[in-house]
Amino acid sequence: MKNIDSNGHVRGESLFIDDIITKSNTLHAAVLSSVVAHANQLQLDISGALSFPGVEAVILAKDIPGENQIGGIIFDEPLLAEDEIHFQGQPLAIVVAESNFIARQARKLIKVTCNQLPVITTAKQAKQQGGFINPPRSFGMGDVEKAFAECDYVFEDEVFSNGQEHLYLETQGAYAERMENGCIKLMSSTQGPTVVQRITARVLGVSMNKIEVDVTRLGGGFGGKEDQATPWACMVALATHLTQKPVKLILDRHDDLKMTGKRHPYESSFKIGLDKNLKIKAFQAEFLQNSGAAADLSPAIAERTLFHATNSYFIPNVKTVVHSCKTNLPPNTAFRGFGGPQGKFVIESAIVKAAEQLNIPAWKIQKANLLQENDELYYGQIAENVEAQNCWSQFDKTFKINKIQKEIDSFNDTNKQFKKGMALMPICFGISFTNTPMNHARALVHIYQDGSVGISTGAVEMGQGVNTKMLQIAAQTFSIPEQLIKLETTNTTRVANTSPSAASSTADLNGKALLKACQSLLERLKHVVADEFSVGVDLIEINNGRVFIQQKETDWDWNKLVFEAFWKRVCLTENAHYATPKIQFDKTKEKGHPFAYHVYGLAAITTTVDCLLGTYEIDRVKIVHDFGQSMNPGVDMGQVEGALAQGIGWMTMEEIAYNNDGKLLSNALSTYKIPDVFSIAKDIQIESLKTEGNDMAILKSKAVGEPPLMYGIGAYFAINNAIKAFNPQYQCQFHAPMTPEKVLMRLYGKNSS
Ligand code: LUZ
Ligand code: MOS
Repeated sequence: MKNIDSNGHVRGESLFIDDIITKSNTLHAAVLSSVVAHANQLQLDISGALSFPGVEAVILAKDIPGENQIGGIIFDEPLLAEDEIHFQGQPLAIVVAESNFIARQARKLIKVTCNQLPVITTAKQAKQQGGFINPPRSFGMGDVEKAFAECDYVFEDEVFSNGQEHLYLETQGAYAERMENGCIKLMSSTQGPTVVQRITARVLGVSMNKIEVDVTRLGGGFGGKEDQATPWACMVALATHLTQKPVKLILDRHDDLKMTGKRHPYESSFKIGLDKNLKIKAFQAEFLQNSGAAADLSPAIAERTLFHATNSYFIPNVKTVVHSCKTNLPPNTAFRGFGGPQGKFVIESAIVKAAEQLNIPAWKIQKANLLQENDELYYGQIAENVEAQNCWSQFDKTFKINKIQKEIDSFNDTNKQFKKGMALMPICFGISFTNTPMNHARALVHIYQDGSVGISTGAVEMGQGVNTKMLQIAAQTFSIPEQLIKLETTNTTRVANTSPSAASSTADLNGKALLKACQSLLERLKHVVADEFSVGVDLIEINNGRVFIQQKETDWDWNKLVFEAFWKRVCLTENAHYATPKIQFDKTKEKGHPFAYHVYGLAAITTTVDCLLGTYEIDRVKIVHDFGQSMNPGVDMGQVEGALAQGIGWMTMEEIAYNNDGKLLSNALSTYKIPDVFSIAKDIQIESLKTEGNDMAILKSKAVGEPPLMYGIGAYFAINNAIKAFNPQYQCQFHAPMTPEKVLMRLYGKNSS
């Protein structure tokens, strides 16, 4: 089925926050944020702004009626600064005015004084000074010390991966309206309507039932709106509460870039030990996560880094530790992959380091260590339905790894200025929120008396096509035309206590709940037919909108059936709940079965480097991906292509830069380069793994949102290999992104990163 949003998007008819038709008395908010990264004794003089014509209010921390606290996991983040400032871009005051222009003019009139304090911007600095968000986490299996002593080869190195800007096309924003009895209705561009509801209620000091959050769709989220859509919604709710008028706030791109957190930069180190047969016997890693100034989701992201630290390999002796380091940067947050990519980049670096030292292609080590059925993952989960080897063999059969390598070698033998490189990147990504209690969802289905259907779930559409999948599930279960079905907005009053649309799990969790709701309704409708025709329920079927008894068509169609059911006072509404079975994790032992299943895949990326300029092109990407039995190949291919581009961008060109004062230097699209149509691989071939699929996933179609991002890691090592082809002296540097500047240094330089 075609994505149900395609037509609306192409015609510009789809509604985003900025398209909401606001009431005529709507006020507009602008946020004053800090220009220093660390200070105390904050004083704000708002008199100039307050007397500016058209300004309705200037809101400070002291005006908050409830708690000035938006922290989700740890209560360490004020909505508005009180005495202390912890990062540049931290919100200090909200100016509310008749127009956006007036609000922005007036915010310049606020006088800020404070006492500046020393600034920390890197994880290492923070660790040296003992600045942590929470205590470290450590996972382990076997005995690494003993295993390293017995290894034939042991290698160590350091790895850096940089942050990444989400760059959702629709910037952060929200709109609030006052309803009667002190209630507030919020429209928010959020992945987590319930997070917004809960935190807004806390800030206003009201109960959650007074706050209704409604989400039509997002112009992209990528994790950036899992937790960090919340403050803007709190601010408009607060302003509405205080002024009694509707309030709208949409960040401009510049404010959004400097005020919101990004993917976490990681400074890591590894030690890897192998035997003569290239079996990895031991692996040890320390991850320093640059968490920024507050916890946000950092502890959960750190946890996922540990879960994915061995990627798709079986390693019998593993020890990992992660420190969430507190720095004076905007709190870093969820980003597609959620710490997994950072973990995988380190193990892949370790393998490349070993391959370089042993003078063999890295893929020989990758291949020799792939997970097999019933292997124990180092956090205790026994790997079931493992597809790592299947992906590899199907890939080799279709694309021929040796042939790709030979083409590259013969090109390199005959070219001087241009060199090609190839790298393989296997992936294994765990599906479920690692925080087990979050793995549940609900769906509410109404069949109206005219036969049309309305569906509400907790799923947020952010371009990933989840609404299309929900519609397919209902249409398929009822066996009725899709035109009869409407996807309602995501709304906390219709579906409550939702987990954010995140962790690649949205279609699985909400889809399973929806399937249950539709099945119950169908059962009820069949009973109506059974009573009317005096036949057994088992003999009844609805097919293509028509009612069949014992495969014989009756003169009842869907509309007649629904109307008869309504007339007989049968309930045509169902609410169903789904909670992932079997999953658990014991944090006291750091062992368990946290994931419903894993998604596997293998990519080969080839690149050509211009060895005069240091520039490169991604030539080809070939992928065998484990979609399970895809519900919607068009939507799922789109997810793989988008994730791949985002992963390649992270690894090769997107370079977040802060100066030592904690100022974001890459604060515009002139200084922060993301993949565009010219930098996408010229040729992308994606083949679906031949597989049965998995019952823990919706209709055996596996989760697809995040896993393919990690194929992008292959781009780093493909370029790395091209550099080696030009400069045999070059010793691998594991310091991403691989920008053209770095490529040039590595082509000619001694070992600078
Ligand atoms: N969000 C979250 C996520 O809260 N928990 C997770 O495990 C997760 N994983 C991936 C992406 N977002
Ligand atoms: Mo996410 S990184 O919000 O799935």
